[in-house]
Amino acid sequence: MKKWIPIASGLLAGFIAATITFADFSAKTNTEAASSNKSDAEKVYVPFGQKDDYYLFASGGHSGQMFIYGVPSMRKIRTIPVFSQDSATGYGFDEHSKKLMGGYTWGDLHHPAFSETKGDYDGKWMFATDVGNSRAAVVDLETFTTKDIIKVPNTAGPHCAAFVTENTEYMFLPTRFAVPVGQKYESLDNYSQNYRGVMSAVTFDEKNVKLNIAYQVALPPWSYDLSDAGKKGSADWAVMTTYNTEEATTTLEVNASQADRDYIVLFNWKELEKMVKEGKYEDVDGQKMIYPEKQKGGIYLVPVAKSPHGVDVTPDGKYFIASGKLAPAMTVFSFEKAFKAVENKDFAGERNGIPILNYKSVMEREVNPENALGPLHTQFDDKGMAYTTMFISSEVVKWDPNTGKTLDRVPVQYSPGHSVAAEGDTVSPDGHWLVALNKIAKDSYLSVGPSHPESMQLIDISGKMKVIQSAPVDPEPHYAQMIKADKIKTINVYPKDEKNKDAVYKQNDTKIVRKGNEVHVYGIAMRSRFIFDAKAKRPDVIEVNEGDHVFIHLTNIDFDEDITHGFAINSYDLNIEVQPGQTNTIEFTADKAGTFPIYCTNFCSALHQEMNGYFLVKPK
Ligand code: CUK
Repeated sequence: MKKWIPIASGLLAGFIAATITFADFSAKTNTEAASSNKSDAEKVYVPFGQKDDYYLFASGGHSGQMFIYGVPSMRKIRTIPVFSQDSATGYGFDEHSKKLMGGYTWGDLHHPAFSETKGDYDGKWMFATDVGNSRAAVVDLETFTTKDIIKVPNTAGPHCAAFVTENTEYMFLPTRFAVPVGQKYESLDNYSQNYRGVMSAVTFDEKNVKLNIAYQVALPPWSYDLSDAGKKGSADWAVMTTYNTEEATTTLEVNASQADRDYIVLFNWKELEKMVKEGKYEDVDGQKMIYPEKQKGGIYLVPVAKSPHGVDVTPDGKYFIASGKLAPAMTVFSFEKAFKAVENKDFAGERNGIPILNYKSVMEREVNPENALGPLHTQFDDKGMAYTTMFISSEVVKWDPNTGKTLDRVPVQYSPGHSVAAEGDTVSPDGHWLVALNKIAKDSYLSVGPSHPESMQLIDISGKMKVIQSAPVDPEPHYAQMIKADKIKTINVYPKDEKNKDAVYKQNDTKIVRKGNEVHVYGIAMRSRFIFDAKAKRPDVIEVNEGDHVFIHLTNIDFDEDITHGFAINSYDLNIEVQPGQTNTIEFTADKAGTFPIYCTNFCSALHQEMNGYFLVKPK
């Protein structure tokens, strides 16, 4: 016994010392460290026990998911399944998420957008759209789970969305592919007359956590690429780039690049809202459709160098900057000049009934950094300076939108699509960090065969730009947003929901109820067992007849952070998850007779391997 004392006190002393050191480290945030004289390694090193300063939410592209990273460490923290099934979390297997997915198995998530209050990320919700199957989704940032998904009709491939207005009044979903309204069959010979690029205005009912389509706009049959909402003085407006205004229907790589100019669509969403209130729309399959050739006003075209890709509004709301993927220029347009041109009807003709503003009247300056090729997307820092990714010359160029002067440039490996700056889409970006989202990583990491991951390179932008860290990422982050970590307030456990008839919180309330050939199991998962019917001879066994329709309602009664349980039935292709305090339901037909082990898939305790049961299906 004597021998124990010094060891224990030694441990205690060590613990206290560790705590003190820890507190000492925390005094200076990693972001503050970025501007100091630390080495690159020290700037990105977030010691164990400390946390990153920013969350980075990267779109998962055709994985249909969202990837969460910490900045500056670039550690991957989480995958949030949104549009695709994910057995790691049971997403797309349990009834709630299955219903959300609407029968689809995958999605293509390009552009995530945080909810905003007064033009600043408020840390409550994350929106996203699915180019693959034309859907929109909202993710709850208290739980990092998808809460609602809607199918968007009349549109095919809402790409440049989501982008939200200053107070999340709307999320606009322009579309990449033109289709006939209603997506009915129509010969491509009638493309110009009968195809449309429908933009949707989606609202979010925060109280009921529901997405709704407020109205749609039947724009000309072009491709709508990137977009951004106005800020401050331009907050009632939004912009989006177009390509294929040639209206080509085949061999687009040649035919959609004929004209020297395409357009930016500039629209006033307050005016469109007013039109809808005044009934100036047509009812199309239950949607309120505005036809710009019939309802004049609110929508204008601004000519821009051919086939632009990105368009971004400066934090002060004064300018919108378009980048031409086939032209080396970034073009700065002035909102104020555009408003004046609208007021004076300073038009240079029209397309499909939409007035074209005079290029010279709206353009502020054209910017051509020397030898910079393939400008795509622009982000901003705390001083309002612009950072544009150059896809072809593989670099990020820093420049001043007020003068057009090139300030700095840094090579990235390779071919960046977007980049993302800390709070870079808000009215008050943070500076400090920029992450380049590179499409080609070939020699960056250990080889994994002919195809490689993408890369995300962290760039310190507090002084001269410098790449200081790189992280591989699964395909494919198109866009990302970076939010100050303390803005996000997650919950630790799901609170008890006494109104939920499927939830069971006491062992003795567990039961298996049969109604005809329907079997309802009200069970619980806890360390380290399942209880489906506490009064049964074997409480951890479910026995049904072949052909029965089975509902398993499972509640995790471990109200303890991070104690998640899984529920899988061997060879039944079923797996769900119940997070602490959560109730989930899985519904299926017992169409295979036999003996099938049940087990917990999410490691939960030292006796996790014992957390088993049986699913017995009596043959007919
Ligand atoms: S897009 Cu992929 S790099 Cu969908 Cu924003 Cu430009």
